[in-house]
Amino acid sequence: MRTQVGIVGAGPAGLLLSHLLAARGIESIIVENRSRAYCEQRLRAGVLEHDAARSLVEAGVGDRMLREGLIDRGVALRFGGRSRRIDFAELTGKTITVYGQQEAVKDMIEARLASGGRIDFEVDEVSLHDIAGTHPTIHYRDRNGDAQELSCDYIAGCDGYHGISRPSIPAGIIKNYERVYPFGWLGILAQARPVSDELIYCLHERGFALLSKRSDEVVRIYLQVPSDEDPARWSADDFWNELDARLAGEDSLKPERGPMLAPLNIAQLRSWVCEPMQFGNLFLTGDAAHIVPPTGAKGMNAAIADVNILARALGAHYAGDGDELLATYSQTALRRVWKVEKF
Ligand code: FAS
Ligand code: PHB
Repeated sequence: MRTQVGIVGAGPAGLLLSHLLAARGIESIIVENRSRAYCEQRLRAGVLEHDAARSLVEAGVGDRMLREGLIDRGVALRFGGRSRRIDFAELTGKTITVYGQQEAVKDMIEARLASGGRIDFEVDEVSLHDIAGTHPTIHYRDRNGDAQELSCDYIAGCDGYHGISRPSIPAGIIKNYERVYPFGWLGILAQARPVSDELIYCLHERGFALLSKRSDEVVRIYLQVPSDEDPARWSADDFWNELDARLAGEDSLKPERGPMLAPLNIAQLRSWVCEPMQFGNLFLTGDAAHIVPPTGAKGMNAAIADVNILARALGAHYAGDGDELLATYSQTALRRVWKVEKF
């Protein structure tokens, strides 16, 4: 088989890249080792920044997000028992969209397949070959167990931190930068109305708490806990009682309690960047190249930003406008990645 750009991974990065390339008349095929159902129910990010939301709309996959996403014009920072509102719209002219990552993934998979795009789900034994040569190829077994060889001009490694793309780059080339934080975020997803229309970032001597949401009836709330905390030690009541304790203050916010929609889980907090983000004809995007703690809701947004840079560079190449953007993809992307890590 042959395509212009082989894409490893059907997460936000791989799916959006395939859309943006198709809009430029560039063919791509995505190989994904999980099932479609698994990709569509994987709970992760919840907030799209202004530019990320605009990217989805410009790629033609933002209709449901525009209908169902919640537009927030600001957030509250709470400390000393009092909330202070930060008005994004007034200060920056931009807003955020609360729309679960899994919803955006669903929309992009559906749109990609509807427009004739190809996503091979449930593949296995994926390996990359000749990434620095003239015939980059992705070898894999498809869902029927048949061996496939996908010849490409370029390969996009959109397969996340645990993918095979980054490890396909010779060890001596990659430099890793990492910081692991001594705490994690214990998260609850519950059927309950948010206590506030906008997100609340709460600092308390007992620890940090973030009150986010997935809709007007579903809340996503995090408590900072020690990194070795065991979620099994916590009941839902323990979680709600600790949240109440951290919110105590003049206006005594009292979040509504509701049934959990998923088990309590812990997101470990670390920052990590690998340099460079390209080698030969392989280009890394998103979590395959960098990780940020969920703290700043930047992970998925940073992946989308990488993909916009790479799509422009590949578009220039295939339009005959030269390879300068491709040659400088890594340094262009990393300039923004390091700012995101600092944030
Ligand atoms: P992804 O990891 O989403 O996608 C990679 C894809 O590649 C996956 O579908 C995977 O199955 C596939 N793959 C892996 N290896 C493969 C192989 N060998 N062959 C083929 N396919 C392969 N970000 C936020 O902004 N806010 C949050 O609140 C937030 N919470 C998070 C919570 C958790 C538990 C995690 C793990 C991440 C969270 N993130 C959050 C970050 C997250 O949203 C990522 O930034 C985002 O998924 C990055 O998208 P991709 O780079 O596409 O990688
Ligand atoms: C989330 O809803 O998962 C979320 C929102 C804002 C953040 C981090 C996570 O800063």
